[in-house]
Amino acid sequence: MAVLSGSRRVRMTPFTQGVEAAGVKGYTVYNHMLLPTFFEDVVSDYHHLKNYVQVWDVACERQVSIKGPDALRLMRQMSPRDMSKMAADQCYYVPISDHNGGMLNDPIAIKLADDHYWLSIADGDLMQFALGLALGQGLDVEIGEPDVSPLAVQGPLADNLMARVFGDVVREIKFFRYKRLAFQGTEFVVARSGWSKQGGFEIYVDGSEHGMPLWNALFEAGKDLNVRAGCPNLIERIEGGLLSYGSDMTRDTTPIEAGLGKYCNSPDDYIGKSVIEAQKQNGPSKQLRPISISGAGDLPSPGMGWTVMSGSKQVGLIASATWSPDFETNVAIGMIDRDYWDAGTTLTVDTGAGTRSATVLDKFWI
Ligand code: THG
Repeated sequence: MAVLSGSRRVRMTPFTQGVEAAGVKGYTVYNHMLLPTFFEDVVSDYHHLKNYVQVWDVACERQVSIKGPDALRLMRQMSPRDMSKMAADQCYYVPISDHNGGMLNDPIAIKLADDHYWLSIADGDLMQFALGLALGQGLDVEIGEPDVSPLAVQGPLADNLMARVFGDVVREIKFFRYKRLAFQGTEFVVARSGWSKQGGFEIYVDGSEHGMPLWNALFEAGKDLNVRAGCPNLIERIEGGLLSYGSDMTRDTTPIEAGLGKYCNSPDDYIGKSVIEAQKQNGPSKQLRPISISGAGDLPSPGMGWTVMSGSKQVGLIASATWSPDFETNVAIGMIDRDYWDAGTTLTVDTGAGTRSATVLDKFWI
């Protein structure tokens, strides 16, 4: 592919200088910002992620800040998850839908104070939805995108590396909880979270000027841990069933269809509730499933999607698929019609490299 031209619309991040120096080989654009896609190659990056520790520039996971007396009220309107039990140091994964249940985003909500939340968003302009709701109802909230950029530290050695920079206190942070930890005279929210199943942290770097000093401190401290620059890894995230908004689910998908029903438990009258509750009761007509596809590592990527067939009938669509070196199969995430989604069902997939057999599984690989 040709080069990607930068501009104010395709934003660099506070870590881009480090990412470039580390030899990044591919980018995508996410929330109008650069997101690295691979460094060495996706397979080498994958093996390294599973054995050591990586530092990821995920600044593109932008924060929508909602602050003010009506912040919780607005959060309760947008979140299908019960916000009343959220602790002061907690993060929640919250699928956000429109009035028809169609997903607009699947951010992580971070509670900073009773009257202040961040939504750490997937690719989509969720700030405009929040702002529209606030303006339309005259809510007393400030909404904006602060200069906050997540840096993820992921992999089995993440605790060791983070302890060297932030102290042993990082080991006490529980999954989807955070602590405010000091770094060179400032303080960052440090959560145990991240878009991999290898364990690790996300540092919400508050102030771009702290980006490269933190990046450099992590690499300096992690030399003997074989720390490398990395990024969300296509293979590992499919093995782990981590969903990608815009690919695996879109505004045509409800959280129930995305398999996110366990996050839809709010007693409040949130937007999309009637559709989501009805689907929870009756079962959706289609749902995301892990799919194993036959063959070796010779398939192209699904691009706009591969159709899933039962005989001559289309019964699903696969948006994410790749060869898994560890599981020695093609791993995929597919939206499958209810009559065909039982584990063990054998289907076929029209890939760009011919028709393959596919099997619906009951759980993801990791
Ligand atoms: N971290 C931060 N912001 C983000 C992401 C992130 N914004 C964009 C995108 N990722 C949002 N989507 C997800 C999807 C899955 C998870 C987090 C964000 C995730 N899920 C866990 C799982 O499925 O195993 C568990 C969630 C839970 O049980 O609460 O981590 O990664 N800052």
